[in-house]
Amino acid sequence: MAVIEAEPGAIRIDVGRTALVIIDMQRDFLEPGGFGETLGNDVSLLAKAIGPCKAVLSAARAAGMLVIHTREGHRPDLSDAPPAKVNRGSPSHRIGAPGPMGRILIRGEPGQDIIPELYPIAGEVVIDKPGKGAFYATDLGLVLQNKDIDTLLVCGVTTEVCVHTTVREGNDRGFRCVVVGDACGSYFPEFHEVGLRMVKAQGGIFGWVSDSAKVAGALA
Ligand code: C5J
Repeated sequence: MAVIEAEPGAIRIDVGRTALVIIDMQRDFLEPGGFGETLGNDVSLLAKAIGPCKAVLSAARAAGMLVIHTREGHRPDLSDAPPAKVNRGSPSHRIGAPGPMGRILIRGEPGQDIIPELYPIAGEVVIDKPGKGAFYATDLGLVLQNKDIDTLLVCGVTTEVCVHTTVREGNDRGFRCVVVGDACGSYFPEFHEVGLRMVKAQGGIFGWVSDSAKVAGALA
């Protein structure tokens, strides 16, 4: 057992029933020269989350915790990509278009893969997801059920999109979700701040918010 200092209050976790879920720390979202930057985003805002993610990943690995990585992306033939998603934005920046690190958000392309700093090791679960939430159209729920998981430590990018959607999905499925705030990032700092506030508001309507030092300290 471990106790994580968090808001709106401390949470006691059973390490054996807790999973670290790292959302979409992909090269195309984070690296200079990637798809995210070609859209005009300041990727350094996301890069700030790498160190804190590394800290919780190291702590989770040392504690023997289940580690799950997700990647947003689609099949090369786009058969799992809804036209409403594909046809958004300018044609040169659409899913499947040629990007600076391969076809944009296509599985198997270099840009769709996880950044080297957080690369999965043997035994860690990698979930390829077609949507923003990690539960939608994936086997994440099945993996968590088979491992008897009741609590998720969630970090990654972006705070208000894929992290938030996953936390909302997890909360509705009965998982206790602890967002590691400084290990999340957004291209929009105000969305990051408000996204974290939304999780812990109203007595923790979607879950808890902590930070990497508190999580790593609790797992030590
Ligand atoms: C994620 C996005 N991972 N912002 N995707 O948040 O489109």
